[in-house]
Amino acid sequence: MLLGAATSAHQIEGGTYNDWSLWEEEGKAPPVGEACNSWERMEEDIALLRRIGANAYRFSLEWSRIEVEEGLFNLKNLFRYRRFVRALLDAGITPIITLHHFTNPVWFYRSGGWLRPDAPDIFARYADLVSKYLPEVKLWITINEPNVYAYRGFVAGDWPPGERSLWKALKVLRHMMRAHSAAYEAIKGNVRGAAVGMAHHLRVFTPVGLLGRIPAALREYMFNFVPVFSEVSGEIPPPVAMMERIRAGGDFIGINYYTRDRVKFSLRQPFGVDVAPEGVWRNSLGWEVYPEGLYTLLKRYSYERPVIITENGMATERHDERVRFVLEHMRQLKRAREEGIDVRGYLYWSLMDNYEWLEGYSAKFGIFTRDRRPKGEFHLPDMWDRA
Ligand code: IFM
Repeated sequence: MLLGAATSAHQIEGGTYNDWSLWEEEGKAPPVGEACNSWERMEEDIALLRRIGANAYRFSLEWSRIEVEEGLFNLKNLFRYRRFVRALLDAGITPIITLHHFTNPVWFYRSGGWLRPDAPDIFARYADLVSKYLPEVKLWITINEPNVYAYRGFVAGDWPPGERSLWKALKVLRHMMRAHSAAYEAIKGNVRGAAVGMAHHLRVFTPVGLLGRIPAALREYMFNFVPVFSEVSGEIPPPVAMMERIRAGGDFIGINYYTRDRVKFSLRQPFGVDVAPEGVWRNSLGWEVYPEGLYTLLKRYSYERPVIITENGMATERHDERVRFVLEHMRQLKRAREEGIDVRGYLYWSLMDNYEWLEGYSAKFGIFTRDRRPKGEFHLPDMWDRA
């Protein structure tokens, strides 16, 4: 079983410049600064992984470092990632690469981004180039959390490009599913024995009251079902598309699991409103911790395929709480495995405290904490060793 941790480029590397940087410049997100300085110190991250006995590491490539202008690729930066991949393999750690983890090159963003009709082809060209140079990587995640990306950027509007249009969100989701399909083909053509999937952010939606079943079912369908079903069946269902055929590509299902929403009916909001009862276990961002939900989702969305828990983690200052979080989720994972679900991996989010999109450095998801002085060191809390 793959056991390890996950990160993403903008959240840890430092020195990235992409559409999220523009958002930061506009004051709509906290500045990322040097993050964990991983671009300079990637090899030190391997030492952290070794310290926790990890045999797998999921990280993302920063598209804007590789395709610096449309169609213009910076191989030096790609080779920097290649050296890192080789160092991971030498350390006995399986690399799992994510090609798109929310951020986009500025040229792509300014020319229309994921609304561009040719966005899937553009993304596939990037996937094709990268996978040609990284044939030793056997596990690939094309796109991280397409549902979250489409929702935050095009419905809630608190992520770039700050749109509030359901119609545009559906278009973006459609393009992302097509992009996954095209990238899937490219990677499979370049890398012998590659397994390619997406990382889906899945949630449990628990209805509050009888009428709450309506918005809970709507959220379940739009947020969870549509992206996973599109990937495994190769058909994009309405309202994203009219069962448009794409290449069915999901050698494994990647699940990012954090929380559940309790959903109440509202005449004003078709997707209902969230209810937050007192006295439930929550992380420091207020998200309910609900380990049983992992079991529920594994049963519902594995589609008889191998599953990798591509993210699961807790923002907390208390490491004893983090350990309890992991153990309780592991218990649910074991339960699902005993009932025949083919779970192949568990990757904790995140290896170290890092930049959280709207919360900056206040959300502490890390196994390791960072001394935040410039070029600071990472610390493993004593109690982790004891756990
Ligand atoms: O930090 C994020 C990550 O980028 C995507 N999944 C959820 C994490 C916690 O919010």
